[in-house]
Amino acid sequence: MTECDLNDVQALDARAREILLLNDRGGYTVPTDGLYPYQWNWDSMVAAWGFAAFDLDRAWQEVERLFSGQWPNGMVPHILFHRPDPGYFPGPDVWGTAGRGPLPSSGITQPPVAASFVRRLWEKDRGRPEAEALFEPLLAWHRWFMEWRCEGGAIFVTHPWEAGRDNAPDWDGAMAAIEPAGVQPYTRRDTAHVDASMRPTRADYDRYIWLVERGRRLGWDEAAMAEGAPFRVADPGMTFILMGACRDLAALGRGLGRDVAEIGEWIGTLERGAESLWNPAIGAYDGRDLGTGAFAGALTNASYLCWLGGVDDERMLAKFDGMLGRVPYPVASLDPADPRFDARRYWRGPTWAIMNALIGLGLAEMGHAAQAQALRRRTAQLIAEHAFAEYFDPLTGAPAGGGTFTWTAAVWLAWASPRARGA
Ligand code: 2M8
Repeated sequence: MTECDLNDVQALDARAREILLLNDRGGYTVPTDGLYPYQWNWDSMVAAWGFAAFDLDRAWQEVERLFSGQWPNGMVPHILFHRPDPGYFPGPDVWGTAGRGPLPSSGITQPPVAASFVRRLWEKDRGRPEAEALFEPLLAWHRWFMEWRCEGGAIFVTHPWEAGRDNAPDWDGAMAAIEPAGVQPYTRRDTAHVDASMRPTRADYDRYIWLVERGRRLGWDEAAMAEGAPFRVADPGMTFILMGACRDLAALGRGLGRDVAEIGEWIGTLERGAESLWNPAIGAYDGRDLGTGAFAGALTNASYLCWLGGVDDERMLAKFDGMLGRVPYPVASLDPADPRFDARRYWRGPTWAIMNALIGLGLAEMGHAAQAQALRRRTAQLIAEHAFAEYFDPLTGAPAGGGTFTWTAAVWLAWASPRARGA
């Protein structure tokens, strides 16, 4: 697609808006009908960014709905179960979080992109009371991360679902060490919606559910769960996303006349933590099992989030340029040269528009305009050719997973579309 195909662009813009409205459940958005029938944390914040392209009131409302589920300890859950829906497993009964937060929810969190998108909303719409009201809840959530998910300055996850990159190779070592004995019999729902070859395996799911059952048994009490925790993997994705979100929250705080000294300290800590995730064996930022100290040895799309975190790394830029020349539909969630690469299986190969947008925003912020623009154009081409799928085969562009997907539509409207102004 060239920038001249204005009719195509207008049609795609209209379709993307239609998808956001289709997935709107009245103040919050589901990722896609059927497969994911609830409000997911980071999907929803990307949705807010997309809504901001045509309806700022609706955008703010999306953020407010997410924070209406914040727990008293500051944690913002990865799923809010506003209304029961039997189409998704595991639902609220399996999580068993009653009494922990104001709404039925999961017991873990997800990548904290909220502050970055709230900053963008506020920059379009200064003076809104919502930004004032959201500052403290955002601060509390970041503080929770620094207290419960930070070791040596790097952010770790206690469940693969927390990272958002569910079956990425980063977790393989720690997952293999779990013996999922005693998991209650369950029926997966995801494979009723999407071909099993595009989803995590049965072995993955047994361990996902085993970890959920452990959290439920311990009442989702962070101190209790930290003791003898069976799964703790430091994640470059979470570390860079929180670092970028802290910078955005500090900018917002300064704009609102708030004290941001605490946030400045967190950024320093996270910068030191990011250095500990540099794996010289692959020349990239990498996931690290905190139980064994072992790196995953995986160059993933999360490795390229360094710029989003504000880390201007020339070594990663050289890698990125080489990758753009080799992968037809970048950015693959796992380097295609890795023997674990699987072009269709979820976070073990496919390209995700949301990750491209985060990488592109970081590149632009660090002054790498040519790379940012190249990634933006190629993401636009991918979506124009293959529509608003959940993810895409990085070698052929073929759509995979769920269709009419919220974050792909939102990324189009806010960033990839040649008419986007939100970047
Ligand atoms: C996927 O994760 C959920 C669990 O949270 C699932 O597979 O059931 C991931 O791609 C995650 O990043 C995303 O937020 C979620 C909804 O799109 O789906």
